[in-house]
Amino acid sequence: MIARFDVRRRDYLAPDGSAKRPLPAFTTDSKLLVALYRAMVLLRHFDRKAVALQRTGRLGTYAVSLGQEAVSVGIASAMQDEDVLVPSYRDNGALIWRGVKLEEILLFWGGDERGNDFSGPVHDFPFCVPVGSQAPHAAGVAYAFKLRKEPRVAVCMFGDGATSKGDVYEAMNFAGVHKLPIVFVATNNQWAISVPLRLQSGSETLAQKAIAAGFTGEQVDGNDVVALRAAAAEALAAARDGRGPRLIEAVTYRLGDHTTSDDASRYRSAEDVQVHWKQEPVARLRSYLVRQKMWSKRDEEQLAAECHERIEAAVERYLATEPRRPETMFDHLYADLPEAYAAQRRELSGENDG
Ligand SMILES: Cc1ncc(C[n+]2csc(CCOP(=O)(O)OP(=O)(O)O)c2C)c(N)n1
Ligand SMILES: [Mg+2]
Repeated sequence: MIARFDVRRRDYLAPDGSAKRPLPAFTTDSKLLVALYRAMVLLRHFDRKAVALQRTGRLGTYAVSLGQEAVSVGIASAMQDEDVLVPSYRDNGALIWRGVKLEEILLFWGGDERGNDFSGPVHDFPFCVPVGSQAPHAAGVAYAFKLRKEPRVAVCMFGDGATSKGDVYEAMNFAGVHKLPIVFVATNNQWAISVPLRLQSGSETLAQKAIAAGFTGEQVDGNDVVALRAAAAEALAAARDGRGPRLIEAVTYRLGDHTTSDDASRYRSAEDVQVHWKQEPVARLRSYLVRQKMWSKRDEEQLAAECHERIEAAVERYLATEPRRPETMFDHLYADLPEAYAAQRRELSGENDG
């Protein structure tokens, strides 16, 4: 035997909201726990509205976070403002936590790239729709932090499907070689569109994919926001201290369709999904908060009303945004637009008429 490796699994809250073991110190901060809960509920309301907008022709394809709200919220809540989030297309919870406006998210999924130019935090990366291509970017960000000796961390989020991509392996390899300040988060929601996890990887865990790259991978109950925040805080602290990267595999379940362009009932049974509804993260944290007398029915009603108001106001701003003129698609590609494109631009803007 020349080497032996372990993969740890972390969980605190049981599905019924009881604590399986002593909780991390931050859970004595009831304001923080309530903030995590509020963020997860807001995301769930926001998703519902976004789907309604798509179904009525006012939004393009949209990817809901139903069932996996704890991942993006738990991870983002452990980050510092100056860290850089490098998200996929299903990490709205993290974006909103970090201050991206709801109307910016709607704008992007409404087909307007201005939505990707977040008013804040400006140093975070935009939505990444190509699967896994954000991972090398994130490694580059972390490399820059290391070269500049800045105590900042890149947080790169992707799905279980993305862990099969060369981009993700290459980014992890590079990060391991250079001991970069980066935290990789694989949201294992069991599905990559219609491809189930068992056809995605022969690995017993996705966490162990870090081992070949020379750093620690940890599996976390992805429906337990307490475990996610604790794992992220530890990984971020290690990365900030120069102890290199970590991979967090957040094991959860995609309760919804892949996107609004998908119908998951074509490839999985209602019974399978039903089983996972018993594990879901929002009810789990609510049960814990109610047990601890940190949350009441009245709080819940008030929160629903607040979410409704905030989302409706954002939708109004989104719908009132003037669409961009088609010729603006040429505006940010070249410093000097080649004549072939310049001609198309003129044609689109009607300059050639008459
Ligand atoms: C490079 C690339 N290949 C294929 C696609 C089409 N596609 C979009 S999402 C997806 C599945 C991704 O699954 P996973 O990484 O598990 O993320 P999830 O959607 O479950 O959040 C695929 C194949 C794409 N967007 N980019
Ligand atoms: Mg997936």
